[in-house]
Amino acid sequence: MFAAHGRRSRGKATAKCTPATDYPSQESFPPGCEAQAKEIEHCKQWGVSGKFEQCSPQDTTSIAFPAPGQRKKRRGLARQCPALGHGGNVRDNPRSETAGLSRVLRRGWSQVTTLFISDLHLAPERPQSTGQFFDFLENQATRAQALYILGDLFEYWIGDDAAADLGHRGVIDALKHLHDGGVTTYFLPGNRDFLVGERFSRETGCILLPDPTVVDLYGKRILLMHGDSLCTDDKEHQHFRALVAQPSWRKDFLAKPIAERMALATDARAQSELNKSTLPMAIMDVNQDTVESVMRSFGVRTLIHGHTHRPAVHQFRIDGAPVQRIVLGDWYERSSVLQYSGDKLSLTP
Ligand SMILES: [Mn+2]
Repeated sequence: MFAAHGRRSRGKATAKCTPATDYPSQESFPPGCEAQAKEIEHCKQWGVSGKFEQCSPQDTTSIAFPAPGQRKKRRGLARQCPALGHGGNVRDNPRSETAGLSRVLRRGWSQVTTLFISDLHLAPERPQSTGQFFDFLENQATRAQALYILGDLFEYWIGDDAAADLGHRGVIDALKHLHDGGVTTYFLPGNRDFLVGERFSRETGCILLPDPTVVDLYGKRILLMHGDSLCTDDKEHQHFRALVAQPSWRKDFLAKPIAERMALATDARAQSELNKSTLPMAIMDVNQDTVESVMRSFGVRTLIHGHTHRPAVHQFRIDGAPVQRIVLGDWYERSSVLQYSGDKLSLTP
């Protein structure tokens, strides 16, 4: 299955948070904005400031923080926020929440990177990809400041209550282990796993992000998407995407017994494979006009997405300004990871 749920931007209210007293309360965030609420809790706890643009459930998310090194230091590094990966009380207890960050700090800020992955399509019938993912979580990811998963982590997802039935308990535990080690992990759903929900978030520690989301990383505004919403030439997919975005569709689907959901997902996957084999390749890729229009509307010069399984860094211009669209690769043959550290960007393979 599935086409990802679409979210359309509406008006935004901006709330500027300072360390003193004016954090928005958890209650002021409407359902669907749990990510912002969690960020604010982290900042309250660690006494750092941030800028939050509140959103409605249909809005995009925007999370802004100064880059490491740009923040005005208070008592060196010891007062910054570990959970957001921008500094923190450095403790040497390997079991502490800040252990991951502590390791990063000891290596110096030059080693600080944010990782992006997508399209792992994990499924019990593809154990090699799952093995690569576990290896990635135990090694490369533990040295990162934060990890962003931009959708299609799973081949399909039919509700958080069915994780064990789909054989994904190990993946949940491994993500939780990374979180407990101090690496902040974000999950933006794809068209295969758009039904990932709050229980998954609780069990893994992943912060759920809507598609699209704008993040401020190392002083740059970056637009994150899964990517399927950019494939506007595939009308059938866009129709399905709009359908499953409806809360009533989700509610009805999740109310069905797991076996029935499983059967529906199997049918949808078979249909998707059929479409892939019959539709022209160009239709399955992004539409350049849509890309430019989306980047223009968010005022960003960098877009990172997956979905098309065509890893590349596309450089072009919008209204005369140089911009880049970074496409993550899939994990069918080998792991594909984007490392980003502000001025340095590397996409492997
Ligand atoms: Mn996809």
